[in-house]
Amino acid sequence: MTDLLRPRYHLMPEKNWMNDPNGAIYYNGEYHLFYQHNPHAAEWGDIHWGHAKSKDLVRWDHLPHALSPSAESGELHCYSGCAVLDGHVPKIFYTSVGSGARNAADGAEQWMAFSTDGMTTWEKAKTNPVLTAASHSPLDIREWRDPFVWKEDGLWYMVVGGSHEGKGCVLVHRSPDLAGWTYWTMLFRGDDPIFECPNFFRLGSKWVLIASPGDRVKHWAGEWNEDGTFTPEQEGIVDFGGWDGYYAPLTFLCPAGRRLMWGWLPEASRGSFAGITDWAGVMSLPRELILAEDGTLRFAPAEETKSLRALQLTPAGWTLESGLWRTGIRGRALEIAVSFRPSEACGRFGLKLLHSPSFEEESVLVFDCQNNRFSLDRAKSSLAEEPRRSAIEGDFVYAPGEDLQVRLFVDHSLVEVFVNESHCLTGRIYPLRADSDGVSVFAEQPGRVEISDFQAWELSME
Ligand code: DQQ
Repeated sequence: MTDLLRPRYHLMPEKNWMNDPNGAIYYNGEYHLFYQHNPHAAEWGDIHWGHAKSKDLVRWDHLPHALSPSAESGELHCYSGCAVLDGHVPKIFYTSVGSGARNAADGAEQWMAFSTDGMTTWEKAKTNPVLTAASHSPLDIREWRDPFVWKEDGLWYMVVGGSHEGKGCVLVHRSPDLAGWTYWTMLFRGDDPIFECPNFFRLGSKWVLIASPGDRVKHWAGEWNEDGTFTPEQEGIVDFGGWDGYYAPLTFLCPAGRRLMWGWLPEASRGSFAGITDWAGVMSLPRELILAEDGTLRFAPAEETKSLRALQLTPAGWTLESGLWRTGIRGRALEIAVSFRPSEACGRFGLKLLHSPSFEEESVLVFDCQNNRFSLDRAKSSLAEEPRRSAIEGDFVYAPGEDLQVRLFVDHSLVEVFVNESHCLTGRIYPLRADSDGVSVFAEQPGRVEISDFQAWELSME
């Protein structure tokens, strides 16, 4: 079963539990990415930092754990964080969580670790903790965690997420040397109960905040004021997947100036399904973030993902006249790029993915341009009883007269979808049948929607 469902070209540890991406950094010509990992079980717990490196952002080599909890210091988990270069020395900033008074809700501390052997091993600073809650006293912040550090005009900044009076908040600290930190201000407070894994960065002419509010991840773009507070001018959803597909992303500035992002693709949709026992959690493909001229945030698969294209697949026929086009393309590790040209009153149309020959199993990506909605219908995604069947729904803005461009990635138990490079939806699905590998296109009003382009590739890390 695992073989039918384990993703092939997405980064994941060999075994056991993985969650948030951590500490992305470019060092000596290689990209390093860390992640929350439980080495002992396929469920959350005993959180270490897993470590992988890559020359091309898509093919990864696994390295020994970077961080393990220091039991002698009362540390139970090494929660999420970031990595920066201090001159030539890579440093990790992360949240250290223990038991009793050191619990995650009100006793977490921010710690630092560094490497002097080219990131093979990491040493925790003797001066830890770098920061305790006393730094922002008398503010009462709960769930204070997930430091994100960057340098701006010669000064270091750190944002940390949390909850203030029941509302998600992001605090900002400053440091001249990464050693001594001073609390500056509350950068932002929103309406959600918590903000985990905040990322704050300049993109084009704006500042962008991304935070994980215990639900679908949000982004805001706006101005960073002189007093350190952030004034958002617009808000959106990073990916409609939420717990069903996408959470806790981490962004990273590439040497060439691109802002890339990885997210954790959780298994919450798996429910009590017992067909997979030895792994849980997948890393998304890298996405590039761009601030468009109209001020909206755009998301595209990083250019490097094209190097996964092992074989271009030729579809059979090419007609939607009957309302269903069986493309003849089959596979569980695919990229598909399709452009639709809908006309007025086009009804619902889209793609059936990972479907069995007679559609006993199917995951249906549905577009409804009249209502600016799209969804991943999972009602028949799996013959198994346990996985979640609820549709994952999102909205987008369809401009009449324009093509709707869809690029999507299928990898065994996941689908990552990009619509017009502006709206993303990632979903987890668990098709059981070995022949659930079909790709078809459907339209409720076949005469009113045309397929102006269709391309597909088999993807492989080899
Ligand atoms: N996961 C980490 C926390 C973070 C949460 C713990 C988000 O640091 O807030 O594994 O998924």
